Amino acid sequence: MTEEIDFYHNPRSRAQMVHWMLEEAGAPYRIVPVDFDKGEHKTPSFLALNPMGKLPTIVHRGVVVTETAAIIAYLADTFPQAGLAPLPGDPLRGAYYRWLFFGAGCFEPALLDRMLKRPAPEPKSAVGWGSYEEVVATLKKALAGGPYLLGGTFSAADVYVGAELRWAMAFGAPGLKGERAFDDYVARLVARPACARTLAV
Ligand SMILES: N[C@@H](CCC(=O)N[C@@H](CS)C(=O)NCC(=O)O)C(=O)O
Repeated sequence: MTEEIDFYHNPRSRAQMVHWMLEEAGAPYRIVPVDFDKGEHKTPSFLALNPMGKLPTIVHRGVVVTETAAIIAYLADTFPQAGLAPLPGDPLRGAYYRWLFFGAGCFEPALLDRMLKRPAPEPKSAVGWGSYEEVVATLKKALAGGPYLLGGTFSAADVYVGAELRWAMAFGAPGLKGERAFDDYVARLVARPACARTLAV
């Protein structure tokens, strides 16, 4: 069985986040381009891999993984030599899970609420992600100890949250650009050779 990962990719998608992670992990991969305009993500063969018809999707040793955060966590665990996830038993594992899941479960939907001008969840509501302002304030606090979400240790959680932040800042999401905590954090991440290589694509 081939070690090389099939990485279903389109540059105008969250696949960019996984691309950065593949480079950080030093994983062997080949890009399988998926043309949205031609509907290649809705063909029967692609839907057999990911019934959501969405990118990113990877196949590694015959195993299909979808969902950006899940792929990033899978790669961190599959390539432990890259040191991108604290090992089980390490107290930092808690913070690692916390921020990775916060990125996917709170930051992303709150950001999309704001960017798509959807109403924010009511205060004290059961909607799981809270308001955009609460999410941004929480991230700012998390980065106060910096330089990374886990303090001195760069991890796959920074890949997920950092890539979202970079995207949000590029598209003018409020409360981010001009805030030193976010400006410095994103500049630090973008300067990483693995990130720079994927942004060049
Ligand atoms: N929850 C998914 C979202 C994936 C997603 O929505 N991908 C978009 C591109 S960024 C897509 O493939 N859209 C095509 C479509 O839904 O038709 C994840 O985190 O990976």
